[in-house]
Amino acid sequence: MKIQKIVSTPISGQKPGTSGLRKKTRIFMQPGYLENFIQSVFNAIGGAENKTFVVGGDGRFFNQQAIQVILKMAAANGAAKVIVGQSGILSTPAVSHLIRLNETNGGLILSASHNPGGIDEDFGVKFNGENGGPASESVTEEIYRNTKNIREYLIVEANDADLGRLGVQQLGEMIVEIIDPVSDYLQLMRTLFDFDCIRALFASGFTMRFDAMHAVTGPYARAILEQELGAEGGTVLNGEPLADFGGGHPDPNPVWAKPLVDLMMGDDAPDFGAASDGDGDRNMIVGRGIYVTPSDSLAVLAANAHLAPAYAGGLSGVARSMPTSAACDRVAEKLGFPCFETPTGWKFFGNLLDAGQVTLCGEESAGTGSSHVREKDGLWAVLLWLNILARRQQSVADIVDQHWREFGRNYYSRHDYEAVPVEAANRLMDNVIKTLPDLPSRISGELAVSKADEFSYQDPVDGSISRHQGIRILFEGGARAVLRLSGTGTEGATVRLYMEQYIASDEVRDVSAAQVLRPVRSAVLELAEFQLCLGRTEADVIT
Ligand code: G16
Repeated sequence: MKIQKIVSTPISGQKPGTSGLRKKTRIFMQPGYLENFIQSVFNAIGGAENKTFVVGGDGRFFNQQAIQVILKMAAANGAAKVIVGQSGILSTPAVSHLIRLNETNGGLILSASHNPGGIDEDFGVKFNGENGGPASESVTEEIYRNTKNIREYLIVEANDADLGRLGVQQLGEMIVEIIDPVSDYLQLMRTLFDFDCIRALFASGFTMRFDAMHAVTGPYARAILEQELGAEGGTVLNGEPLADFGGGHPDPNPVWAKPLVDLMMGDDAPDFGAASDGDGDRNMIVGRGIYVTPSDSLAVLAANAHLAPAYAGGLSGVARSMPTSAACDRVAEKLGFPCFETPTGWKFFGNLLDAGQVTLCGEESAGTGSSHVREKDGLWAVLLWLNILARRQQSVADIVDQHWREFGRNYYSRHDYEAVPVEAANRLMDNVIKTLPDLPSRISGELAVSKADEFSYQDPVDGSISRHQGIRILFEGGARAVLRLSGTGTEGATVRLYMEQYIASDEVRDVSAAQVLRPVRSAVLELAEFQLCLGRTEADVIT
């Protein structure tokens, strides 16, 4: 088999963000673009020689073509074996599990997560390391450096692998093993949860709708919920992975999964609703008449995880990203385990999980997970909720309500300002950073600032420091606002404004988060001069 050494021109801007390299699909389709990045990944990890990798994606447009390129490059770089999901399908948590199960040297996931798919939409590549988690900052920095200096990439001249045929194939010296995307993942879930108890719940007439959003979780959800656990046929909605996700935005939140939320708020609502995103790592939880914010979901799971067999011995600790509400901190305090606050990005949980310091992690951006893999895991979160519902025999609304009455409530909302010119977004952030020392004396509307800083994190395990991880403004009376720029967008910049207000358990009222957070919003819009910097105060997406 002929190995071609192709002279490569460095392609600027291949800087992995919060979650790998994410760009418009047409950018990835430019000659040499994907190849440049993949070679830079191999070079960053000391080459691919004799190594084994897992490769799969969420089924979006360009998924299979990209996999063929990666296979030919892995073969040319001397890899021993690549494990690939049938038809190129693997969810992000399934890849994480397969890396760990097969003790491979890492894996490549082709996905732009919750961003839309199609030739005019988004594509992405993530590299996960040997622990199954997203590459550490030092690895992504090395990949970025390589993309700027790369001189050549290696690829074999060969026929495409048959991604549809299960079993082993040969690509030159390299083995390509095509596996069923679901079975190992299903096996792992069987070891974590009380499937008999969940089966009995469904058998008793409990109803559920799971919106797979035409993304990767369709086959997983059908196999697990309908076939294994006995949920009625039709429980899984939009279960066929499509290259353009049916024209939708596979982001499980009340804006993009509105049909499911509407169903859950209506008279014919089933008992439980859930959704997952493009690559299956995010989740949304909805009960009859109640949407559960990701921050509240993390807190409820932390308080009840012991009801599932895998967590029956209790949690060693929990971790949440900084912008996530402090609801889980209150659970940790009461139940007596540590709670860590990390920067945004699942990679920051990796060391804590590896060191056994935390069992559960979560983020406001709809990610929840545990030490079973090193990624957030959409279906896992849904199964843990089901296990808790089956054991407690209460509705989602009752469980959440009881939770607030026990721990108090952190009213929470995120406002996204999308496709903002990059200079305007930077101006807004820079201006606030400059005024940070003066903010604590400022009063805006009804609220007085008590503390303001830029979040820096020192990893408790390896001591590494990550600076500039978002602006925190604390107000007297238990409110907090956070400002940060998204690391996952593909167009301009996205400014995220996260707000929360803690209300103690005996004062929890039945009012909307928007109402409770109105003073916080006015204060932060004024302090950060949104109108002046962005020319607007209204957000594009509010969740
Ligand atoms: C990615 C990371 C998450 C992180 C999110 C933040 O999510 O995996 O850990 O919370 O980005 O996004 P942003 O920087 O836009 O706020 P995903 O699901 O896109 O991989």
